[in-house]
Amino acid sequence: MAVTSRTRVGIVGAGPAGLLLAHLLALHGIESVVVESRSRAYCEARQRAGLLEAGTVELLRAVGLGKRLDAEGMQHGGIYLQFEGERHHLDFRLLTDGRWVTIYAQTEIVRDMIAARLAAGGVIEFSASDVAVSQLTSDRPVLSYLDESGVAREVSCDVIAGCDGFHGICRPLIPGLSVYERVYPYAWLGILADAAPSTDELIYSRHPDGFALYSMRSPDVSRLYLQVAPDEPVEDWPDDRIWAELQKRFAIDGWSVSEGAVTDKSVTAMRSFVAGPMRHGRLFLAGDAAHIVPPTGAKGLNLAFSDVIVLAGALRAALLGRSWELADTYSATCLERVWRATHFSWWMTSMLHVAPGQDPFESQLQLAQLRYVTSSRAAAVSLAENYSGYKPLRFEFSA
Ligand code: RFL
Ligand code: PHB
Repeated sequence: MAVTSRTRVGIVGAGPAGLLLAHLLALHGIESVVVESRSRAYCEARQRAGLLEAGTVELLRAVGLGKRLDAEGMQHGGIYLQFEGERHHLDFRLLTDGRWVTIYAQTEIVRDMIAARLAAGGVIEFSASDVAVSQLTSDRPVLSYLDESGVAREVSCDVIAGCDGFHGICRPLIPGLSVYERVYPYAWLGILADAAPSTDELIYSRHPDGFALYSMRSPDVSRLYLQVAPDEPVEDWPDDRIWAELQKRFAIDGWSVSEGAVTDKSVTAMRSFVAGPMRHGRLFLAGDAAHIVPPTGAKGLNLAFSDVIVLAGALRAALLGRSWELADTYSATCLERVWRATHFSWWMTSMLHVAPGQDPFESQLQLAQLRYVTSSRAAAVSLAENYSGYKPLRFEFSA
């Protein structure tokens, strides 16, 4: 027999989406239980995003999660685009109404959110197995799992939030789902290196041998990415080969990439994926569970947080105000933003990567577009406003 309990919102997944949702619901006085299949250490070490829109930073500050972010985050006022051996700066502060972005690693946000949740007495069940959700069209959906010690548990909820990422269990439970997908013929090899970045802002470089991105995590740690084949074994990339390729793809006169010990190395597939509706009965999807973008536009985490802001407001209205109107429009509200970000991420990806066996016509189009974006103010403004966060969401939380 399972041990039964009751909460208001059952949350599947302790990634950024699930953790932020639990935090925002708590600010509204709504209880939740988060169930996560991985260990706390694994969740806190998983290397992913680094770039936050200003709206995301403002939200984290407003809800009491900004302390370390403000101390350690690195504010950037633009990016560099490099092609044909030249580097061009796009100054977002001049191109928009003074907008900026921040480098602060997803690992750190996850760490901050787990610490805040546990300090507030919130429940996060790490290392759960056999996680399942059921009775989604009743008004008491059930979240069941085996806890870390193997004890079977069943939580009776008002609502379940599927924040369980792209490979989660919740999305397949939505009947009649429409799926839109593009798989790109390349992947990113990402490294973390103990090396002081030799650039002040991110460099997105299109090279005939493929794309490269120069990002960072702190004044002493660089985060770099190389376009590689989609099925590339990471073993084929010893550190020397990575540094040689990075030096080549970022080469300009009198400058080089600073090298150091590589502390993490992994390959990520590139995919655009949108599934809707993001709701079925009392199940709501948020973040990568419903949509994936290729990382070139740096939108995935920011989008996941936007979903969660909308969902927290909708659940507050439904569970405290007994009005399901916002819940009914949740999916459509989110998908509008998701499609804008999907277009932007596809566009950045298509402009900067060189597909295997790419048609020379395509290459000329990419270069024409890069020259346009770096010479026309109108084109640069469009990139800047999408990159820094188009139509930041308004929110009404305070810690
Ligand atoms: P996550 O982070 O995948 O979290 C889902 C959680 O659910 C758990 N889970 C389950 N738990 C219980 N039961 C099950 N059956 C479960 N199945 C799965 C998983 O263990 C996990 O803990 O999804 P979430 O919360 O929606 O967050 C999305 C973001 O992680 C993602 O969009 C970003 O990392 C994307 N991304 C970037 N986004 C940005 O906004 N800016 C960036 O600079 C940026 N860079 C990146 C990125 C993603 C990358 N990779 C590796 C995909 C750079 C890279 C290389
Ligand atoms: C990162 O720092 O990991 C990062 C930054 C910008 C991107 C993707 C990843 O577009």
